[in-house]
Amino acid sequence: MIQTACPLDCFDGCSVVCDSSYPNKLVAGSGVPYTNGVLCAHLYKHMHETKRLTKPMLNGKEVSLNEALDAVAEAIKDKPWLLWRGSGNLGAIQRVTNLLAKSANGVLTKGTLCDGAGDAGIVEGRGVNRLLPIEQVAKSEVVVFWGRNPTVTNSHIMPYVEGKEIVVIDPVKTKLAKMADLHLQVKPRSDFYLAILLSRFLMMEAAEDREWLDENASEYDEFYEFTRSFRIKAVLEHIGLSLNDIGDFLLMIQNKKVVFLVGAGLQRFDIGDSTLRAIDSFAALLGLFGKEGCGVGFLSNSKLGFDDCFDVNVKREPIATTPFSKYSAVIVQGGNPAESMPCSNKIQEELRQVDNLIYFGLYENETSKLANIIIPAKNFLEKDDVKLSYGHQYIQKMNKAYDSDIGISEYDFTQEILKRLNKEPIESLEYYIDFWLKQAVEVDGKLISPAFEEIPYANGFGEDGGDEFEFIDDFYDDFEDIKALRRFRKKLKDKNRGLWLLTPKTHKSLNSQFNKPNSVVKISPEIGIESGKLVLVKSLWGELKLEVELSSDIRDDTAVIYYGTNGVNKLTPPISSCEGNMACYGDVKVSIEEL
Ligand SMILES: Nc1nc2c(c(=O)[nH]1)N[C@H]1C(S)=C(S)[C@@H](COP(=O)(O)OP(=O)(O)OC[C@H]3O[C@@H](n4cnc5c(=O)[nH]c(N)nc54)[C@H](O)[C@@H]3O)O[C@H]1N2
Ligand SMILES: Nc1nc2c(c(=O)[nH]1)N[C@H]1C(S)=C(S)[C@@H](COP(=O)(O)OP(=O)(O)OC[C@H]3O[C@@H](n4cnc5c(=O)[nH]c(N)nc54)[C@H](O)[C@@H]3O)O[C@H]1N2
Ligand code: SF4
Ligand SMILES: [Mo]
Repeated sequence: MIQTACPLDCFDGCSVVCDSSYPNKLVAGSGVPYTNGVLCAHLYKHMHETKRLTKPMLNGKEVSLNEALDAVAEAIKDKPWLLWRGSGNLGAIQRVTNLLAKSANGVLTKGTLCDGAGDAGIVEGRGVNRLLPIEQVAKSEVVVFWGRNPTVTNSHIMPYVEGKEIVVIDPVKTKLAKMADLHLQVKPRSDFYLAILLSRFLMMEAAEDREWLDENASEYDEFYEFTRSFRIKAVLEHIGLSLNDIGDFLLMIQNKKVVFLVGAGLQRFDIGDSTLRAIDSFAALLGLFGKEGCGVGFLSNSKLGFDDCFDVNVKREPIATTPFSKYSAVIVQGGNPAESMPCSNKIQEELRQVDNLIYFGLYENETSKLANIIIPAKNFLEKDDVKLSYGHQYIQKMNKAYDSDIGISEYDFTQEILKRLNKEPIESLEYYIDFWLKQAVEVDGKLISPAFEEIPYANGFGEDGGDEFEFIDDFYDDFEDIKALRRFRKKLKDKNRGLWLLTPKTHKSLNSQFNKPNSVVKISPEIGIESGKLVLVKSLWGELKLEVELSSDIRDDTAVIYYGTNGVNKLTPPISSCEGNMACYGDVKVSIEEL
């Protein structure tokens, strides 16, 4: 039996066991307690149902792996080239290709398509983005899922919240929202204002945790003044909730052990950092940090506390707006920018202009179809790696289960290209595996992150503890003032009203992989378009033909197209967040025209 871990981009970071005599048989391992004997369907789709790229290709012709690697070396030799890495496999050794960029004048990206804005906001307030351990979630009395949809994206946490009071804050009445004790169906992109209003009311009632604040976050009076700079009536209108909603929520969480589990959903905006920092500021008033059964959990920084042997100092392009056409050669590794990046019409146009687009991945996808060099990758059972997780503290060795003739690992790819460029080889694979593993801490026979704190921030904030929490103290939002947007809204046929576009995750797909969701746009019956009608969904950036599905779970100022739906990112904007170099999929309004 070979011990490994699921490589996919997911909170749960499951432990996996593979029987080497039956390479197709995967079962849940015991390396991570939360895996609880269950693996999800994505892993089976990853391994069995999605057709794999098996042949290296050069300009549409099948070639040997050596010939394809020669072509890659030739393409990046003496010319500016870019390495764009996605999150198809989260193994630590995936980033070994940074060393190729360093040695061979490559350019990398900075920022993320995923969680960078929220992470930046957390760091502004707390100094570091620590994990909220699932053990603390299990000890809480009230769990608030704030812009996070765990039944779809984080299913292994569900047993730990059973029997607790559940609050969901989400513009969509999700499956969990229907079962929750309270659902705040907030307007999209307004959680910053909600957190500010909650903070103001809490302090008006003098219900803040003074004892904790005096010790750990003493500037709360200044924060109160900041919350008073927003007008209550205008904010209530902006967030689309009533005073009763606010009162009910405050009543449920006061003097209780509360955790806020915040998702990526509410920070896909240019103001995403401010949103997370305002939520943290509200949590600080409640004294939720550093106490048992309390805290705020987001996608934690899995590399916190580690030295990083792949952190290289090279030029970087902001990932959300990567200017591919500036480069004559681009290597895309473990991703699908043609479909996963915002403003995908423009991205595809850019990718078409690249002389040598090299796709290094497992499956055929929208990006591989544009590439002229295809390098098939090895899958996670065919290579050694180390898995760090953004959802729990365990560090897992991913052991190779069997040999295969297909593809090449990221480590071997790096060495082979360096050799062809007459550059020094890098250290051995064992060296890098050991580099990560030896920094982990062994507890009860399992390896955990060196940054793990059973009760995070119990010793204060900042990298070494001892610092105070820093409340948010300024905010700027010009979304409604953007001239182009105003012009667009004037043109809308839809009663001059743009609908917020949400593109949440679905159980069918994992990001742009696996089964594509049906080509539908979900809207409220209030909009007045019949179910089943074909419509053109239009934004400033592009348009998409879809079928209407009516749902009373959606607000009447919102349209939902699940991420993974073909072409959804034609509609999303090519902008980076104010902080964190993050793609802003949510900063967009759409009109819906019947065809
Ligand atoms: N099945 C499945 N699981 C996945 C993934 C997948 O594609 N499929 N992807 C993985 C990855 S890469 C990530 S980053 C995580 C993301 O995990 P989540 O953050 O849980 O996923 P999302 O669907 O992006 O967003 C969660 C919720 O935020 C809501 N939301 C959107 N805008 C707002 C807003 O302005 N305010 C509030 N309060 N809520 C808002 C959406 O309606 C949605 O229900 O999931 C991981 N797990
Ligand atoms: N509209 C909208 N767009 C979004 C989002 C959204 O919510 N809405 N979510 C964003 C988020 S949170 C994320 S994380 C991104 C994800 O976007 P990307 O990082 O582009 O990831 P995927 O689309 O999942 O593509 C993963 C690819 O990795 C390849 N792969 C898998 N395993 C390996 C391996 O071991 N080695 C190599 N070399 N390749 C491998 C597979 O071929 C697969 O096609 O999408 C973002 N895009
Ligand atoms: S729940 Fe997540 S980590 Fe677990 S098997 Fe599924 S995709 Fe992998
Ligand atoms: Mo993500």
